[in-house]
Amino acid sequence: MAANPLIITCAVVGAELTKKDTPYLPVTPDRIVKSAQDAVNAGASIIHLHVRNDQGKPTQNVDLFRDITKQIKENSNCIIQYSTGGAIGTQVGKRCAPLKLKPDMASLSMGTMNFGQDIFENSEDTIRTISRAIKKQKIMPELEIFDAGMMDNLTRFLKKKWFPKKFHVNFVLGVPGGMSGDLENLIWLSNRLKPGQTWSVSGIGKYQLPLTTHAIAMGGHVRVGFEDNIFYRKGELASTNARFVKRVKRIAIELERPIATAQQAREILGI
Ligand code: KMH
Ligand code: ZN
Repeated sequence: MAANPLIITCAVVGAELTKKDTPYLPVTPDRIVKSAQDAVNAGASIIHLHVRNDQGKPTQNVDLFRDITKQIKENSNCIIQYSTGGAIGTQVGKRCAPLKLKPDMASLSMGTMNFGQDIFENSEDTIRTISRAIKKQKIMPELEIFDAGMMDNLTRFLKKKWFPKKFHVNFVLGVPGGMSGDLENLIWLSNRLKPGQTWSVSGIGKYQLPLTTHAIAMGGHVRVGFEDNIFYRKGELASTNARFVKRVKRIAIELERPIATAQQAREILGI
């Protein structure tokens, strides 16, 4: 089988967790930078980036996105993917604000959903607004699919030409309120993509290890990191993001998937 290098994304902090959930969460700008750099050194080629202020609160502050990106990139050519999801309840204007910095990639969720006790709002208007900003800045989107109907939204919006020609798809499975992380869901979703379409999976919580393992075997790509999962194994908090990346790397090597360098990841995605 021809080598199909594995793109590892690390979502180092997210917007919803706090130090109460895990003391290991990197919540200040300095800690986020260090954790991202360590993940890249361990084999991640994409950093899915949310930023926090000095108090550790999620923010879409453009200056912080600029500073943190610059620092993460000091020693590598890794791909930085800005979150346009922000934190639950962030208004759409703020969600789009950092896009003016023209990051390599940006996430874009494909529908509204229950998100635990909350509602993650992505009305058609919201998606349209964010997709316009992404297109205007010539950014590659990562289309986030949390549920079955979001696949149909993707197809519908694609027909309306809301996205650039090239996009990446990420299946986020296991959020309470979205599709579970059962393997059959990943198989069903990935089978609905056009041949050659790149995709990855984010398994939430206990789903992270089995889904990433299966995605590697299936020829897809993977996302790990505290945003999706704080436990290294049942009952044991992970001490760093890099530990998740290193585990994926070991599994990938056993399954004969070389790890994509940042440059290879750019070529595979067409960035
Ligand atoms: N904070 C979550 C509700 C994204 O980054 O695009 C949504 C999220 C998605 O994190
Ligand atoms: Zn995110």
